[in-house]
Amino acid sequence: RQELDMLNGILTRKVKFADRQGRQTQLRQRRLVSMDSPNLVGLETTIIPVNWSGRIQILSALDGRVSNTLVERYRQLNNEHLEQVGAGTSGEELIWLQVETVQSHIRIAEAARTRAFRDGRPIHPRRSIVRKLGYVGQEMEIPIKEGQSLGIEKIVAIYSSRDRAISESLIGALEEIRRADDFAELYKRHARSWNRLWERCNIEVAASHDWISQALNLHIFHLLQTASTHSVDLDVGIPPRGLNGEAYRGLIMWDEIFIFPFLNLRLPDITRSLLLYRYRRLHRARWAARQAGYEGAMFPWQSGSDGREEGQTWHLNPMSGCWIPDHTQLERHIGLAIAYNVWQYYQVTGDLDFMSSYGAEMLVEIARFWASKAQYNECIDRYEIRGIMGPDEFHEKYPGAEGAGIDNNAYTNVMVAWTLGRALDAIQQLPLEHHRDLREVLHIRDEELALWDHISRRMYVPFHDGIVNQFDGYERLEELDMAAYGRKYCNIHRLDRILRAEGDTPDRYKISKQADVLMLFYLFSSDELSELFSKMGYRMDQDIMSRTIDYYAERTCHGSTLSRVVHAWVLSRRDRELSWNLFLEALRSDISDIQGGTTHEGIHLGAMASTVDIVQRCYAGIEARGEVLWFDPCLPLEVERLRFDIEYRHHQVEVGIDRNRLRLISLTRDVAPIKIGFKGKIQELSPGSALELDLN
Ligand code: IFM
Repeated sequence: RQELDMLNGILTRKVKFADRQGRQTQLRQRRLVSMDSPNLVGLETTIIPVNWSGRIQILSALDGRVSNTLVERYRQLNNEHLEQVGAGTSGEELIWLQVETVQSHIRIAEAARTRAFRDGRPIHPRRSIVRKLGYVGQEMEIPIKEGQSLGIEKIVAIYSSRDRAISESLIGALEEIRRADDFAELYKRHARSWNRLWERCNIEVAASHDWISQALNLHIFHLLQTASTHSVDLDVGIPPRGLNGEAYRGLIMWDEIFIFPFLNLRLPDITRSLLLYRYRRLHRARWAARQAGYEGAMFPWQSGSDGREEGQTWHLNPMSGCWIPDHTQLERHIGLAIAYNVWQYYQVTGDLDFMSSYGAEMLVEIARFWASKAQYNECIDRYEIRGIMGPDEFHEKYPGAEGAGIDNNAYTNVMVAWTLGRALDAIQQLPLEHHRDLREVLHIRDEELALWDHISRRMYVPFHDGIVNQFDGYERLEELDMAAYGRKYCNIHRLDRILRAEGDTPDRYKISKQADVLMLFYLFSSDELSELFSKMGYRMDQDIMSRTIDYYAERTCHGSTLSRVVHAWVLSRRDRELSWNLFLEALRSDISDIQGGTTHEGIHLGAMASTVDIVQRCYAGIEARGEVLWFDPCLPLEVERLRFDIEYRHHQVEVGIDRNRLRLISLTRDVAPIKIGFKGKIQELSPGSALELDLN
């Protein structure tokens, strides 16, 4: 039996086993990765011989030979990344191992302290050392009587040469382990840190099923394990599969657009630090743009250490066993996601320092890239963007075309228009000296700003039959009888793999792997979207929105877990039953491994974070725009009440929503009042006061 105690952040494993002679043994093991001391982990094992007496052999080791083999299709790739630097012992209790990554030469040191106890009292068995290359262990044999308990406590300190405030990783690990408390004390402080985190991140949902709260908590738990307050000071991005999975090899992608909104409103320090991770790689994105013949910064679709493009160029179709070209590097919209994240962080926090020092520069360079990528088409007097891919990965190119890429992906084009507008806003809003510096350092000319403004007003957006067209030419693709495929194959989430294994290609059909046009309705409120379209000279009303949503909802097979959350969000106010069912499916993404095997390769952090965000921002109708925090609650029929705390512009606001009322309480702090918008009216909320708003 395995129990995960999310409140206190501890995993307990209980095993009862018997050998061929009928000797029964109980084992209980508790493990933690300290949320209090970021370099410590602990493992406490208790063994009880139920009906026998004898000797128990214990081996406590540090194993640097562990390789990444959880993803079957990666197994043939090089999996040897570590070389031993040294291994040894120190005193009776300590062993240590130091390794170095073979390519990047990062040193990683682990020092383990193992202690033994009989019936809770310390014992000192003789230890012998086991050494292999990349491995060191201590072996001990302990006599034990029936019913006695044998306790083994292993605490490990881990440092790398990237850690700060250390002399060297091994010295750091050895010093830390010598100071480390015992498991009980470590656990006490670790649990306290988790409890404090939960106070900030909790979400109370009175819903029709109890498991919903539990699943949401599990998602928050995973999120906080990947990006915690301990990562604020580190140079790390947020990988789509968290830290416990190997799919995408830990590379950073656009999934953060689904993850940041929850963090913005709870732990904005973390978002800031994740944005700085991008900022530090801006020079590389600038170089990528230059190499490709553009200006500004072109962020990579998949990247790691130094921010170079590391996206795969070949993809294995497990259904056919064939490797096929992978063009997803053309998903240039990743830069737009970064711009969106910069702006949202700024809206929620009002952090002008961040905007002045980093945010505006990123917005400017991303805007520049797109301004140089956009081509003016005289015939239609509009700007076009050609040869890229949108978020929907089923459409990499036109059917039969030689080259990859599609033209005028509506999502990309609209996001470009929006980003150019925000880059202009950011420059305008900077304090005078920062404004001057930025313009000087980045050589921003008036004509350039005028061009951005023009593009943001004259960007081309394709439509067909009165709905937004996913890209130019999408309307000419063939319809696919998805129901027939559903009957033939029990799972059609990855229709691309099915079609290719049949010798066909998804490029030919009006089908989508994941939300593409609908991302627009997910990222922007209908008011903001209508304004954006009208600025570009297009109409976007409720009728067009509804028809666009229905059209793509019918043709999307949710081959990415990111898709259901978007659909659940955009349908939440128009088809509540379908929206709720999609939300429940998204909640089960990893708990039930709904894609049939992908959870084993790592959890889906984007889907996890955005299910929580649906409850928080979508059901509460929260939008941080300009100086106002808007609310427009709309609870699903299955949810009676919601309660959670958010951080907004230095206020901690307790949000309570039921069928009739929205109640906001701002805790006492020495900060200026904030503006709350509700049903078109704006009111002030001062620290230490409350607002009660009638939803009827
Ligand atoms: O970033 C996503 C992409 O949108 C769809 N395929 C999976 C990636 C990682 O989650």
